[in-house]
Amino acid sequence: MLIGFQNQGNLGLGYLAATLRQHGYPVEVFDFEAKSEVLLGAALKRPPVLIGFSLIFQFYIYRYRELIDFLRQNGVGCHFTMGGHFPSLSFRATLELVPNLDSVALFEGEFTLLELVDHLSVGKDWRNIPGLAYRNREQVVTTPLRPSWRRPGCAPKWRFSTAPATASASATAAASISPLR
Ligand code: B12
Repeated sequence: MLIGFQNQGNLGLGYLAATLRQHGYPVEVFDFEAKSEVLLGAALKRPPVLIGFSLIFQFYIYRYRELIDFLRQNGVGCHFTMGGHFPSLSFRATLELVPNLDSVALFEGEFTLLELVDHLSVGKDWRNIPGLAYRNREQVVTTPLRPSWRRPGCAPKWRFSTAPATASASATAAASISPLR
């Protein structure tokens, strides 16, 4: 399950969802602006292995914290991770401000998220996956960064589609990214 700002279509969420789908995982993408109860209902109805929160505007972090706390307090126990510019550059502050996060995905998140889901789905320890920051007792630890895949010749082929990739209650006609098969 992915949650992020959907107004005008969110390229980052599209890439993340497409990467998971390309590897066979069902993904639901929700609008951060949807009612918290709707997001909670979705998470309880079909419990995900992970909820990924996309924070692209840093001043939304307190609203994300509210939502994350609300989900935890209401019984959503899966792994919570967050990505985006601010969490990547200020992962310590992010983990401090949002104590219910399990991890932060640093920079380009496609393959970090995929590996996280791979590990969580089979109950494998995720703490050595590259591209992560997380709390270890009182300390924040980071794993080695991944090389960017956005290099000439490295990018997977994507198809840009206008069909919504989302089950969002309030998403507008969001564009989504789908992998070419
Ligand atoms: C498109 C865009 C918009 C669109 C957003 C549409 C949308 N739904 O996405 C619109 C026009 C709405 C917009 C508005 C604003 N924007 Co703007 N926007 C951008 C822009 C140019 C591109 C974003 C993008 O698509 N990036 C490409 C994708 C592929 O990258 P990404 O989103 O970062 O995602 C990747 C990683 O971050 C990571 N990741 C992200 N989320 C997650 C989640 C998980 C779980 C994981 C694992 C990984 C992960 O993996 C993704 C894939 O690799 C960025 C600049 C930039 N170059 O990114 C500014 C940027 C995000 N915007 C910014 C700002 C300031 C604004 C406005 C406040 C401007 C204003 N004064 O009105 C408004 C805010 C609107 C609001 N309602 O609050 C700033 C944010 C700075 C900050 N510190 O918060 C940026 C960084 C530009 C800048 N340098 O100033 N914006």
